[in-house]
Amino acid sequence: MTTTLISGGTVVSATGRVEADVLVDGERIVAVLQPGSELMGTDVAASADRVIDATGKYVIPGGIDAHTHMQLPFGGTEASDTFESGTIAAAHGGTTSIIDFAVQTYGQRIEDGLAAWHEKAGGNCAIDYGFHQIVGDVNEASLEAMKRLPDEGITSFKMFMAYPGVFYSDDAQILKAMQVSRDTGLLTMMHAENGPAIDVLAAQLVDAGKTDPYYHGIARAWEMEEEATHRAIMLAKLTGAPLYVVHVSAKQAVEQLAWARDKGQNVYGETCPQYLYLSLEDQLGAKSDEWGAFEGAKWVCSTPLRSRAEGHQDSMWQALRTNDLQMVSTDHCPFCMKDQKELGLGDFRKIPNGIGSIEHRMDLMYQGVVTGEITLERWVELTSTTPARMFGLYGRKGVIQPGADADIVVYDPNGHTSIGLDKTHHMNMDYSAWEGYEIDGKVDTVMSRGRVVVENDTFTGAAGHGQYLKRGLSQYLI
Ligand code: DUC
Ligand code: ZN
Ligand code: ZN
Repeated sequence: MTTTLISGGTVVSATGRVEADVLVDGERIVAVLQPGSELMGTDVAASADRVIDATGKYVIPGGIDAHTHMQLPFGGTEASDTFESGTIAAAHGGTTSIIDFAVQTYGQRIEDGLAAWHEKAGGNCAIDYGFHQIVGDVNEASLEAMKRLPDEGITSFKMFMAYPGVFYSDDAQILKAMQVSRDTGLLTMMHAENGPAIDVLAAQLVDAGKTDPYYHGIARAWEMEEEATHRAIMLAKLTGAPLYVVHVSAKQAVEQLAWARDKGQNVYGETCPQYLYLSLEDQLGAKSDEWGAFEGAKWVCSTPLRSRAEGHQDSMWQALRTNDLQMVSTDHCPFCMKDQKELGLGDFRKIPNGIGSIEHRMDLMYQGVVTGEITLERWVELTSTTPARMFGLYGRKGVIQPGADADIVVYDPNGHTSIGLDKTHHMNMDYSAWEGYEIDGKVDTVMSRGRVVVENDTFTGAAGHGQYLKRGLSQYLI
């Protein structure tokens, strides 16, 4: 087995930082050597097969992006990143595990939807991967199949209060699924937007000639997110199901989560970089020679971007500090402008929803450290340690300690990252939603289960290196 010593760096965890060397043997971390340790300065370094000099750099557990959609069929097309391209892009950005959403479509058996996802991902991932299960058709058979998901290493499922006719579940279906969640410990993940009401508002806007991408965000008003979040919380309270609300963007939705948490309910939420940095006003102002006002389609996602004047972005940062929100995922769901987003020219409802960010999450969140929004430790907690705990991977992932997988990122705080299509972009997209962003910090070296997969901005891993992660039940519930 190959041994590697990552020497001279500052090891950062969710709870602190320490000057230490990290010794890796094969796929695992075997020692964290702090000053005073009897192994320090002995022949450990000399005998390691490889030494990675991390002097002046941070050594952190690899990022875990717990919300991705590789190859998701959606809006008459399919998300443009394959498991191969998406996980290579993730590795470049310091993410070493993803949890993608296996899909059960309407009329399909859960088992078949899951098998199709294994087929897509198996042998193609550059980093380790797990699945949540989207339950798109709640019926007696799927409720039974859900009970068997933990045997498959799937301990969370997602339902949609949005997208009638596609993924939508009504309250009766949600209630029944949440009863399974209560009985099994499966974590209920919720897309909390009132889809039927949104669809009426969207149709009225289009009928009035308001067809530009900007109106996507007008139709999906924050009231629709607040209402659905509250309803999900009440259904979870009634059933006793643990609840995790995905892609939270409205400050009023956060208030609902905080209210429920203050009452002791097992309720959690994530936000995404787009809801921290981007706004509805940015989208309204986006115009280009090529696309005109349709340029705004680049940022059509659901939940939508929110108004900066209304303070949603500030509220997301605050909630990340106060732990009213616990994690940052990307909801990585990329589409190209050509042939994909342009399906919605003349009708914003037909624009495939989604933004690609998997490559930039760690950098964008580190920028929050630079600007003083979050601490260095909170950066690690939000992007790695809590995702591991929330989704039953902690111990193996999300921490630098003996016995854990050697998923390690050496991050250079003195480096610089320019984001853009021709710069740090390996996602299969013909544009970047983050074009022009400048980051004070840089991914230096990325290790996945002991193998260096990125160094000197070059991918040195292999598609197929990534293994399927059988997850345990959430380790975060109260
Ligand atoms: N939101 C998106 O933006 N894309 C995919 C599905 C979703 O809920
Ligand atoms: Zn969603
Ligand atoms: Zn999603």
